[in-house]
Amino acid sequence: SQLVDDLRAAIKGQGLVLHYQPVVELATGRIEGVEALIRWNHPSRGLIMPDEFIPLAEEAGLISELGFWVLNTAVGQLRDWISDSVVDSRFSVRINISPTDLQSLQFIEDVRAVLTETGVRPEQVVLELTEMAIVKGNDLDRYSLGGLRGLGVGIEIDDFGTGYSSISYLRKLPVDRVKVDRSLIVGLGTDPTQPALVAAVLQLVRACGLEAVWEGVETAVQADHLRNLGCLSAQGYFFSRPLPAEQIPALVAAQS
Ligand code: G
Ligand code: G
Ligand code: MN
Ligand code: NA
Repeated sequence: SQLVDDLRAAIKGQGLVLHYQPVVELATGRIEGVEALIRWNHPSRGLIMPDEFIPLAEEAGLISELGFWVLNTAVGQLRDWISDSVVDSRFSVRINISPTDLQSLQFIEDVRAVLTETGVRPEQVVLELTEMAIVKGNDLDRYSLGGLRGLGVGIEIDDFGTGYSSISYLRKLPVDRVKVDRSLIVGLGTDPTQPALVAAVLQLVRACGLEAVWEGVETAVQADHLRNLGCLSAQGYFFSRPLPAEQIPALVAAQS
């Protein structure tokens, strides 16, 4: 289709852009990192969101190329922010990884290469994988996960709580953190049973030796609840929408 041709051209040339959404340390308000979120600036249709074109990229066999572009753009951006002293060595960039990337041994080599080329510390790069991708995955996926972690990059399970990862599974996976899906916090401040549920999820995650990041925080009430429950990190429109890279330095400077 025309759209697939346009997407192929965009990946090779111009038109794709990453926006960055802050992840905030709840206790201090410090921006501890950002999540890279792709958008497509289509020449005639305007800005297209990933839900519309990621599935298209998968179908058209373009997802690896797209993933390669995202990886190199996001880590390159981090390198620029580091060398411009915009961010310090604790700041991380989170990158969404498709299930296809997880199944590709080439992807591990691409991650290794971009770390070498940029000199970015691996700890400052966090790969987000959906729990669906991991749980449905085969032994090769788990091998790849181990290979990626062996490079020293962080691994985070995205959309946690929407899939079907078993608790025993969670303990065995070579991951560092889970990003709890926003559906788990929507009721904070309105549904009186919600704080107990959030506390239980937090306890479960920590019992597995992991830490949680809470996404979809849209109100001060939700942020206060999470902070009071002892949650460490959160992300959402309440703190900031995803922003073009140029807007991140001022935001980081204002928070520190
Ligand atoms: O930015 P937005 O909330 O519209 O993102 C919608 C979905 O697209 C999310 O599930 C997100 O994980 C996914 N997504 C955003 N950016 C990327 C990307 O760079 N690569 C992949 N594979 N998925 C992405
Ligand atoms: O699946 P993933 O967690 O990668 O998707 C992140 C998506 O969530 C992005 O498309 C981003 O635009 C969106 N998002 C970020 N913060 C909020 C929020 O506070 N509320 C809602 N509804 N969506 C959010
Ligand atoms: Mn994500
Ligand atoms: Na998520």
